Amino acid sequence: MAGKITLTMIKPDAVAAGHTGKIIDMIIAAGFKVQAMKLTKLSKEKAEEFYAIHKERPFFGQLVAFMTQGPIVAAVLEKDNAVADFRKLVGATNPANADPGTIRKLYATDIERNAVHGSDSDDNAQIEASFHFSGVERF
Ligand code: FUP
Repeated sequence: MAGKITLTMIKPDAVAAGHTGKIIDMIIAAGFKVQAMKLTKLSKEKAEEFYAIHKERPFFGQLVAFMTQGPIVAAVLEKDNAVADFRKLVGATNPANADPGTIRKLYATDIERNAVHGSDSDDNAQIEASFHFSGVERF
């Protein structure tokens, strides 16, 4: 399984703007298989847990407020080299620096409201997949 999955969240900005379908299309066209997917909403506690690694950063409070402002779409995606390939598809954290054709270049607003999350390592992909989905929700 290692190297085969990544966890994405289509963030509240992109869901609210109606970009969910177009983003999922891009993900599937890029060769990812959807193992699990749901529309959900993070509580303040769950968002703080998900982003715990950033809790000392100055943007933490704002990031949690943004991530809890509306529904998100969480998904487990499968592909060889999933983490790196997905981060390539997503583009740079700040959409101003994202390559043309990436999800963030097309759909992100700024460094905080940046449309999608993608795991940053194979270990975190496993942790984040388990954070959002139980075993019976994955296929
Ligand atoms: P990424 O892996 O590209 O999602 O980026 P990071 O792990 O560096 O950051 C996680 C999230 O923190 C970003 F998606 C958005 C948020 N963030 C800010 O809001 N402000 C910043 O200056 C940096 C990151």
